[in-house]
Amino acid sequence: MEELLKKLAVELYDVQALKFGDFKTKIGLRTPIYFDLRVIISYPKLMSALAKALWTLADDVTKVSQICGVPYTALPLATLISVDNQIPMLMKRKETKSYGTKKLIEGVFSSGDNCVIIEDVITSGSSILETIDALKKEHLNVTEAYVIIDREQGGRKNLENHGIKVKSLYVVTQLMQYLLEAGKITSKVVKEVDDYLAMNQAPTISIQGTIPNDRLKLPYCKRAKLAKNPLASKLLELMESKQTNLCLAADLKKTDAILELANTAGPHIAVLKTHVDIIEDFNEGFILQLKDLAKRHKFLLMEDRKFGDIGNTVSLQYRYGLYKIAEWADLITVHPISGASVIDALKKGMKNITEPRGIFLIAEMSSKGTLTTGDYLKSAVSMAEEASNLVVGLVCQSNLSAQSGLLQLTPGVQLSKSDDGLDQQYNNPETVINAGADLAVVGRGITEASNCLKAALEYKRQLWNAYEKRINSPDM
Ligand code: 5BU
Repeated sequence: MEELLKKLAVELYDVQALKFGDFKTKIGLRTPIYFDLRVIISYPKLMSALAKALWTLADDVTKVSQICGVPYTALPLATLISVDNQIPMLMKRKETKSYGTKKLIEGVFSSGDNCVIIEDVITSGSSILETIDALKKEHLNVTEAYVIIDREQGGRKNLENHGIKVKSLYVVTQLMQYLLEAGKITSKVVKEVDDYLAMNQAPTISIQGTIPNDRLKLPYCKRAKLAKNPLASKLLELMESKQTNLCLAADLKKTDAILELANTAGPHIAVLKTHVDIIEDFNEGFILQLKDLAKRHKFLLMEDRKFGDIGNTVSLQYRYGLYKIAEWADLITVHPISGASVIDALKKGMKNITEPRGIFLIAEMSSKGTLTTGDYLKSAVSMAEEASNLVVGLVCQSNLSAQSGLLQLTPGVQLSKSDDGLDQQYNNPETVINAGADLAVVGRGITEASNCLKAALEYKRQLWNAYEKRINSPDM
């Protein structure tokens, strides 16, 4: 079998189903490996050999009564296995038909039938889980998935957590060894891919129902362990220990006023958010004092810069100029408008900065008539979820991500007003926490109060209570 796998690995490489170099993923992030097994339909001998090899992964074929390929690449493979072995096949539709029978699964089956899944490549396991979900809704019994390549990015574990055993012809590290031995790739490429895989593990997929990992239900202290970005863990930990999920927007024009506010409210907030470009007397000494207060009162500094240009400009704006944001801001806000490469650009801007840094991607804005809707919003969420080693969370108004390691930050919070006359829209603390916020931004609700400390304490109390209610209520 090993000889056959070595031979097939080389054939896959030769037909360019396996590529090594510098590629972009669907949403534009860089990757040194790219697998495109769709090409195998053009090489019937290879496709047939892969289908036969896949079927050797089955322990007891007499127990398999149905075969289902994950659309689309695995469909022809499942068809070959079905025909070769005379075992019926099922197909999952990509979308439910909007007419006629509205079935998601095509084929003839009985509830309780044992069905195995066929897939070409597994990364996070989410496509397989989607297929299994549809099969389970029809009361089919699914416990195994046969896969050509496991990219070793956490998919196997995700499926095991859902009771699915994964058997693969190759794991990516073994596949690369075969290609190295065959002289197809160099050890430098192997190292690059190894590093990439170590840095890009897929997030854990929560189990609906038991929800051991649901963002809205888990306490911050548990989520701190699930976050990929060290700063996200630190933030969640300090929120838990200070019992605060308040982010204070210190939108004041004078440095003294900001420092005074930071000193007064500091012990009660998790993050102090600035817009340094509105400060009239900005200077380096101010930043040193602010950093000092942040350390003393244990809060993080966020510069709400809303970077939104092409990568090169953003990396310069982040690192240089008057404000040198990269040198002091733990967190920054970024518009995903220019595409995922902005994250790589910011990474470049962080070169030689030794302290951890994090990005909040702005998925959805709080102002009336905002254009952050539909596909834009969805792409922003995928971008954050795919780059969660650098992205700490999303700025948004609704529950967008189930990932417990990401934080949702929601601005537009006031107790006494519903707008500010310039289309800012306000909600109260409980509403935003129930809508999915982990951190709520309060600006003028505190800065314009007659007693800032009293106001900060009141927002802190209401936000924390809403959070405790959320994690403890069984029905949310
Ligand atoms: P306010 O005074 O509580 O309205 O201040 C809200 C802050 O949050 C302010 O600094 C805004 O720049 C920031 N903000 C927002 O209000 N809405 C958004 O969608 C985003 C940021 Br993104």
